[in-house]
Amino acid sequence: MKRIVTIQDISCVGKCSLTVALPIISAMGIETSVIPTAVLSAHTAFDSFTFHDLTDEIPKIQENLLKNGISFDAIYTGYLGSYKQLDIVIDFIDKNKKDDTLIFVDPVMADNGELYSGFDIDFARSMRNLCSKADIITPNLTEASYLLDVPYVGDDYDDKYIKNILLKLCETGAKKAILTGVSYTKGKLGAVSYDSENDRFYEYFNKHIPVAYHGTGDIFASSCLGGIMNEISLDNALSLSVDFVLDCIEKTNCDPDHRWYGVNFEKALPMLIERIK
Ligand code: PXL
Repeated sequence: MKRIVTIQDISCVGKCSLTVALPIISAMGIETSVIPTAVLSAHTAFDSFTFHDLTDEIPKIQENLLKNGISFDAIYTGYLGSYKQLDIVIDFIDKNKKDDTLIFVDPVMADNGELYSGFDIDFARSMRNLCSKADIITPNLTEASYLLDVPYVGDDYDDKYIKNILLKLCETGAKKAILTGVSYTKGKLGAVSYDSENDRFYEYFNKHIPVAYHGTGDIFASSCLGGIMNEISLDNALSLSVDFVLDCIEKTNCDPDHRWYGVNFEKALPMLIERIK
């Protein structure tokens, strides 16, 4: 059985980061180890939340895992709470990466043109260093704009613009980049990727339901990595993740009691498992 480690926060309530990565990747048949970067009572879109930083624990956990001879098929990073954590996570990658360890970085920090609460422009610039270590990165367009230090253009782009952003993302050192939340046509939403090793673009779109829920980026990244660990091609993992996020949103919309803070991904897990059979 493959084993991955995911390094991101645990928000007690909120259906994001570890509380989606762990169930999704485990359900896909992959052993999922976790390194929590912080414990929050709720994610940062709530009016108030507690934040307990676990930065100092990470090097100790890393040292112990190495001592116990534990290695990983993939290292997947998500929400990181401080600059110091970026350096510590880079060090974790340097010390734990084997020749065939996949480095998957979701540069979680922004959406809809704005940085999440607690992040600033310097954090975004430092996130570039972590992305440069990655085999695959999965930013949305806001995160890509911050990574590249270019203005966020909102919905005002075409396929040429998106391809250029992907090329530039890979110029920073990441081998492959997947841009999420891309729409060229009204009613369609999906993702576009660039593989710098094969100089190849890929795109996949499905229905666009005009609602925004928290945590869908984390759900996209988790299911995409789960697909790749199941030896699905990157193209198929991308398409699977677009379809899975759509199914999560549809399941949420038809639940009259749905939560405002996250999607009903739990109800979409059977579809995900069926697709990787
Ligand atoms: O879904 C991304 C995310 C992860 N973790 C925390 C967040 C957010 C987005 O707001 O606040 C703590």
